[in-house]
Amino acid sequence: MNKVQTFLSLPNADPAEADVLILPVPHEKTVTYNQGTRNGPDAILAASDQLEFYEEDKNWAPTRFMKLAVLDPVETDDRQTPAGFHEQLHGRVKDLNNDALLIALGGEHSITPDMVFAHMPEGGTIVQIDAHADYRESYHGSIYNHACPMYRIRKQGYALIQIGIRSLNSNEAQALVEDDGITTYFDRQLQHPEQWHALLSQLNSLQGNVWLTIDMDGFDPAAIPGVGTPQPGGLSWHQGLDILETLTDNNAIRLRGVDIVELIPDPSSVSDMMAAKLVQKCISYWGKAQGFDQREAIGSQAGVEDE
Ligand SMILES: [Mn+2]
Repeated sequence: MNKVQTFLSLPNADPAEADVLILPVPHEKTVTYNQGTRNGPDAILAASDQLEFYEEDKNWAPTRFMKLAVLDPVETDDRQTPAGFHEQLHGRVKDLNNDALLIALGGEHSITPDMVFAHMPEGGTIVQIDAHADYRESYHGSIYNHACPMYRIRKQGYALIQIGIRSLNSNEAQALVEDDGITTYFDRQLQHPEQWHALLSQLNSLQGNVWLTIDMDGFDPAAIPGVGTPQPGGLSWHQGLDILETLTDNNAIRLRGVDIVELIPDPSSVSDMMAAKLVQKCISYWGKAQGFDQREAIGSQAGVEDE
């Protein structure tokens, strides 16, 4: 049996009653450079033990009011075909409470499409923070490669907003330009304030269902060295938070899920901590915007001493 995993070392709520579901998906089959994304979920949850309950940006302790549940991981069975694994992932996510905010912890980026299809089947917009376009039709002979997830998603009709892109091939570059359903904000363009504001303005005007997929290599590797396929440049921590806050403050959208993928734990723990704190910010920003602070203090922290 797996050991019980927790976020902030808090007891897990009944998943049926949880406001936030945290799903570890330690799946790593197709990464081609640095290895270790399979250890991402454990490292993020371990780092979360070091976080305070209090979240300073929104001036509250979200888990006083909100219930969290870390679910059993979606394990990879080596006897499964790639399609078999992704079907299993789809099945697990489909059965989850659809009203809860789902935060999935990868694992490699190939896990995103089936989670989106299962948790947000009505369609919507995918906001992708990433160094790579991930828009190959297939790679190394597989549509399930971590170079392909955004192609799979777009083919199912979801709109796509890409942020921080700085590595792609010429076929991808052409496909992105030709498709009206995709907006790509290249990393270097975002150095210009008017492009940065155009991005935030687009996020601010979104409506309907939204899924945020955060490939940790979208950030500057100087801030987060622990990624599988690092690229120079990238978003700062604060830019990442501005993107998150713009989405959670937009009350015309319904944020359905977030995934945080491609983390490779690093010996300094800086990368692990950054990913863990990003999970905390998602919970805090989303929860505050949803008004959970107006609710009775019956969250995961109830009965837990805050030292
Ligand atoms: Mn990616």
